[in-house]
Amino acid sequence: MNVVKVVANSPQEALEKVHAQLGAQAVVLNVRKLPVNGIRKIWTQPQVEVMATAPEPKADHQELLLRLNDKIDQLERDLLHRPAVAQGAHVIRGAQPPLAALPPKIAEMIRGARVAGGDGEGGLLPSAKILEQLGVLPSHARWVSGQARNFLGFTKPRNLQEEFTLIRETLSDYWRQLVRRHVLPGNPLRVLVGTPGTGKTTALCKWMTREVLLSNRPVRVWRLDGAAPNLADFLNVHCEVLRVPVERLWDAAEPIPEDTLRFVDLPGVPVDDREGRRALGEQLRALPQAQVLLVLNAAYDLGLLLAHARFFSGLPLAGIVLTHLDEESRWSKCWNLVLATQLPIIHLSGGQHIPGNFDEAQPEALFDRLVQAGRVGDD
Ligand SMILES: Nc1nc2c(ncn2[C@@H]2O[C@H](COP(=O)(O)OP(=O)(O)OP(=O)(O)O)[C@@H](O)[C@H]2O)c(=O)[nH]1
Ligand SMILES: [Mg+2]
Repeated sequence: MNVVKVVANSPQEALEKVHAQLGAQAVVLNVRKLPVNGIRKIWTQPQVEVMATAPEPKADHQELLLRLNDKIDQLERDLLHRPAVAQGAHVIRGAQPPLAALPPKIAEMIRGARVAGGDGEGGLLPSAKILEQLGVLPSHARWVSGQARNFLGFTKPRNLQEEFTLIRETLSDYWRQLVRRHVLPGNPLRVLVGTPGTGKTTALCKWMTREVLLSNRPVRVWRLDGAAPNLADFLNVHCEVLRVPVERLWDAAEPIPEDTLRFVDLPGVPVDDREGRRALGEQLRALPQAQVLLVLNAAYDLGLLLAHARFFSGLPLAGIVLTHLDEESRWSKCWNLVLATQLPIIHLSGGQHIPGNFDEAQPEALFDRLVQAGRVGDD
């Protein structure tokens, strides 16, 4: 959804600007007065901020349902018979055995690291230096080098292959510590949050489809409005196809069986919308124990991703769902995100197609991807 934000001196002027940008059919999502601070209050009229979007093309609901019903067989086939690693897919399924051999590019870097005489006692391990060349931020490379030296009573690796294995174990162990740190008992509510358009609803649909078709699990969904309305009609269509009940309001009094997987879909909050973030925090507090997952578009630059993570860091985040991995191959980003936010990546999602690629993130597999890709200076 293309959301446009307009600031004007009056609602009338704001509406004119919205119509000029999006046409007369524009849908207004939110209107609020902008506060005027300090002494400027005396002579300044408060401005008005309007969020609006172009109208969604009207889908024929019945026709859409028929098409989706046709697709359900195909969904099942996709899920049950997909290969271990899809051709060209960037999403990783399951851990692979430790690196059998280092790729040629890495061997080249290793020679470089030796020439530079990397491994002074207490200095940066050469393999950590190579991680840095692969796009891992220098501070993270230094940290992992130090951690690896302390890992399981460090004995000096005999060669770089062994050293890489040690670094891989150190990072994977840290990742699992983060998972344990954020784990919630029982079967918590799953809530996906993030900025608009990062793929929250799509990820939820993929996750839910998997649970219903592969695990035969009972699922329920709440499509709730936030500070802005939740316009994800396609979520209802998917729920209808899968026969998953979808509610528009949260009813705290309603008892729900323990084995039911519960998802909450919320509209995105723009990164400069502090009021929206405050409202989201309040909304989360009103829900029972929830696993709040931050959905990030992996194709964004690392700086932007970290800014988004910072913006939402006041919320009780338990992990990250990375989307748009069909558009991104800089695997160092995953590690930089995990090490900077200290949140584990829980799921990896790639592509608009549902169920498409949606998998649990495995640190060993992500480390191997980073090393195998062997791209230099990505971030
Ligand atoms: N290429 C690609 N497109 C995606 C992916 N995930 C979602 N999209 C597309 O991105 C657009 C937004 O996806 P949504 O799932 O509606 O995003 P959202 O975060 O729920 O958006 P809001 O609820 O408006 O905040 C849609 O056109 C999706 O088809 C992905 O992994 N790769
Ligand atoms: Mg959505």
